[in-house]
Amino acid sequence: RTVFFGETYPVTVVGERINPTGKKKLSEELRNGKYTEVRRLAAEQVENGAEILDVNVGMPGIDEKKTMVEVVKLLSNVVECPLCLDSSSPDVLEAALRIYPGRALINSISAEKSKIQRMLPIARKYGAMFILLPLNDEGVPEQARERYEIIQNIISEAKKYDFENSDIVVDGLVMSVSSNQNAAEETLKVIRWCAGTLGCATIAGLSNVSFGLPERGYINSAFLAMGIGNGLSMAIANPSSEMIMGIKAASDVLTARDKNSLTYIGRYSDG
Ligand code: THG
Repeated sequence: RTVFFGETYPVTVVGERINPTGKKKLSEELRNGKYTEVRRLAAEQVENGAEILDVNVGMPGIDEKKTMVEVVKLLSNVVECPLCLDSSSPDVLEAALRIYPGRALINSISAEKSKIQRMLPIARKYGAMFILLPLNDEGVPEQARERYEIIQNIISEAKKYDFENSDIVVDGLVMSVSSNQNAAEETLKVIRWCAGTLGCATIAGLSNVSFGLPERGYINSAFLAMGIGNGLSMAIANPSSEMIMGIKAASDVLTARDKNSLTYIGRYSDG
């Protein structure tokens, strides 16, 4: 299935729940090579409006490569939506790409030497798109201006491998506002600049922004609305959250991405 995304389309939700972090049942199953919970999470997220599924099976004491390959094989037979292959290991990503039958979204390629040099040729070989993470071997710069430089560096490297801006989704890489209150604003600047000046699609994981605060759903949802107002194309989120999905639907209306508000009306009118 083709997914259209960008500033003129409703925001694409990348379902984040196939990720063992903090999930006892999923972790236990993955350790035992059982996939009932993976199937359930995939079906539930699609049902709730995810258009792409993030797949992350990384955790201590697991054969990540073998598990990733098995989960990707399974999911490509049971869901129609594209997969976002999420691993910090180039070996795991390569193994998953080798068996994935569709056009994958790689999560992710940064400017870290070990990542970019290994991953760009692999991404090109399999015709994948990739999420660009604006960090390098020195870490994640706080200021938007420093991130622009990293983004431009990765894009110019990627062009050597025939990638175009339309093959790249830039991650705004938001950090928690409880450790640096300017974190959200700097990420919004990055999103605005990518959407406006570069003409690149953008993505953000919503949950980092609220780390350390109570009632995180309000912060995550407000950040989503602000991101959408600044041109965000995709959000990595939990589509089972009514607050997230309702704010997304409303923000799509208010930015004229949801034409004639038809999706919003379909979602909420009684008629
Ligand atoms: N950018 C990119 N990729 C990413 C992130 C990002 N991948 C990982 C992460 N951030 C997004 N995925 C998650 C997955 C789970 C949770 C948060 C972000 C999470 N899990 C709950 C917990 O840990 O307690 C479990 C809740 C549940 O059952 O869903 O919060 O920023 N490119």
